[in-house]
Amino acid sequence: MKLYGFSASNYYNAVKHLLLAKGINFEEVKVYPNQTEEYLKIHPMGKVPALETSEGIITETDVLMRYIDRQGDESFFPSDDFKRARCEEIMKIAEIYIELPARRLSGEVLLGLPRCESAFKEARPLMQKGLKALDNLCSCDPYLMGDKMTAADILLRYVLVVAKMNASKVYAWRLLADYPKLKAWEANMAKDEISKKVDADAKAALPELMAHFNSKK
Ligand SMILES: N[C@@H](CCC(=O)N[C@@H](CS)C(=O)NCC(=O)O)C(=O)O
Repeated sequence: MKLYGFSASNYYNAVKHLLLAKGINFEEVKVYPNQTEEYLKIHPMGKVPALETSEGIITETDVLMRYIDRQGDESFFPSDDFKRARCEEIMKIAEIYIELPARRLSGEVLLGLPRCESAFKEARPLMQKGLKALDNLCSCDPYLMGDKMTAADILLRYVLVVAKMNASKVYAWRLLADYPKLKAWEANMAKDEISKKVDADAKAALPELMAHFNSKK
């Protein structure tokens, strides 16, 4: 398989983490989001990540995570129907109520664009509700759903990268300060060997990403 994207992208890294956890061989193909006709043939929205399989290319992080999980033996989604639904519920809350509002602040944080007042006003309350929901739903003992790491742990870990950075820069808000359980969970996830590798690759990719953003200003 080929994974298209760049190592400082949190969506890309959630997929990469799962590929590594599943022990699937894959090649990383570096590309930044763009709207060229050539790239739109790979990712119809011009975003990252995209995954090339033997049958064709698919996109959308949650779709990729489900597809990858069905390859190979060990699954990162619970086999019990109700628990699987809970895992998917956690993933959806993380994406819609934390990732997406946080991302509305990225123009200001990453590109130095003027503050978007509606995003500034609306993002924080939504993220607060999302965090509270996760705090209520997750045991964090030691993983979100108990003793086994699931796709929800992997996705939330990378969702928090953007959310923490943007909350800190825009609101001087330490995102997990009021959530000691999630904070301890996050610290535990950071110790995972795959997390360490993905984080090291992300760190190494940052200077080039910043240069890419600066070239767009
Ligand atoms: N819904 C997409 C979102 C992916 C996404 O927004 N990726 C970012 C990089 S982390 C991107 O490509 N941004 C460029 C853009 O939105 O045009 C997914 O789940 O994969």
